Amino acid sequence: MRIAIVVSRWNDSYTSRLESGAREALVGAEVATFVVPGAFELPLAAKTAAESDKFDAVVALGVVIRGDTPHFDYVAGQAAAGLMRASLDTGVPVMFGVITADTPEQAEARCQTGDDNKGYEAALSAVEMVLAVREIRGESKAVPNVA
Ligand code: INI
Repeated sequence: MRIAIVVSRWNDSYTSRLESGAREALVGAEVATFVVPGAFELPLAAKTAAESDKFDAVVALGVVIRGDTPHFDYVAGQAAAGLMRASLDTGVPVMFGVITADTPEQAEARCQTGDDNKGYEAALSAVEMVLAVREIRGESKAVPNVA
């Protein structure tokens, strides 16, 4: 399986640990990481990776922490909407591994090593989605679990 990770540099003390978590979940896969400035830039990077025909799925990783202005809402909202659009427009699974936190403590809790790491979770979801899409398209032999 070929997976692209797109990760934002903004809040990189957190996002670097999301990337580590994602890579831990993707041992055995071909993984390439692409760094962008902030979460707002994740959708274009994800769409470009998805369109390249080089990857089966994209894992987008970022951390947006609420501040005193409405900036958070624009960045987080556009990141979410843009990543969904990148996925639906290309037919390639794009995971939303973007932490949207009210406080640094909330972000910290979601970047810890282990199963609760949101990068790890997003990467596992990417693998699940690649398999699900292959099954739905009839590209894998798995029998659909439909009554
Ligand atoms: N980008 C983030 O990834 N997280 C943030 O918390 C954040 N805040 O707080 O501003 C942030 N801003 C930068 C933004 O994503 C863009 O890189 C910037 O606006 C340039 O387009």
